[in-house]
Amino acid sequence: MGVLNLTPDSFSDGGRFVKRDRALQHAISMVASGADILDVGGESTRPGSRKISDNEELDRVIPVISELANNVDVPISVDTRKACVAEEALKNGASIVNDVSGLSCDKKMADTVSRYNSHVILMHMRGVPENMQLCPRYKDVLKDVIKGLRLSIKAALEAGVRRGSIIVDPGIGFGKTVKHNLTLLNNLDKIAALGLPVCVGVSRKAFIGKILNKKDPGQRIFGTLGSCAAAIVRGARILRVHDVREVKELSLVMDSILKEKAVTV
Ligand code: HH2
Repeated sequence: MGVLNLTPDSFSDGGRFVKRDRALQHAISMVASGADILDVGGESTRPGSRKISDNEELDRVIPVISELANNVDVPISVDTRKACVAEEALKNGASIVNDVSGLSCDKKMADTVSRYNSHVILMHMRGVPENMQLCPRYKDVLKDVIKGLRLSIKAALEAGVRRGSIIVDPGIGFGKTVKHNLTLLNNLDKIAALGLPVCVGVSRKAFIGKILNKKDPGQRIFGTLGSCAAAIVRGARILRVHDVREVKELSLVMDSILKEKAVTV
């Protein structure tokens, strides 16, 4: 899943794709590099970021989504916590809603996903972007994340979303310390045991910078590749990334290896 941030302030690519023609060009080049899904977002959710207005988010994402829908063959996902943005995006060609709040931010979101028969990514987040990294604490991060995801799944099913349309995501970096992130990544198989496809967003994130002592997100590509490899081994099915070509090659090789079973043990 290739990330298209139409934001001035995203942590790794803020401002690069605010101009519509550059955004479209970048989206098309991600598809050419092997992206199977495009995730279009108009609001940064980096730690400390503030919510923007409905109109601002609509103005940023809807024209690009409708243009992309006419120009690319891959499914388009809208990265939003707002039901009104999800609804307009679904009307204009998106078919997946990526809600980093796991349906908890906007009461109308579950119903919107259900009415449009959309796929949905339910991500786990502790707190809100404004405060989520201030002091994240869990008794048992894996258990708590699974419990949170179960609640989101229940809300989706109760609103009429089909189980087959649901994808779950542990929310790497969303109210989590470096150790929390590493524990979740090394135990993704327990999240996959929920029986739903797992999406993971590790791309260029701060935990990689902390391990490698790299402040510039653009310098975290090898770290991203290592994290994606670990996530694949532990059962991730969708990798949300900025560096599509690199991650595509990594995952094609990993898939080729992992599908070979030994005849004898
Ligand atoms: N991470 C970000 C945004 N959306 N969605 C899912 N499902 N999983 C993630 O891990 C995830 C996400 C944050 O990354 P990015 O979009 O690059 O930055 P920003 O929020 O600053 O725009």
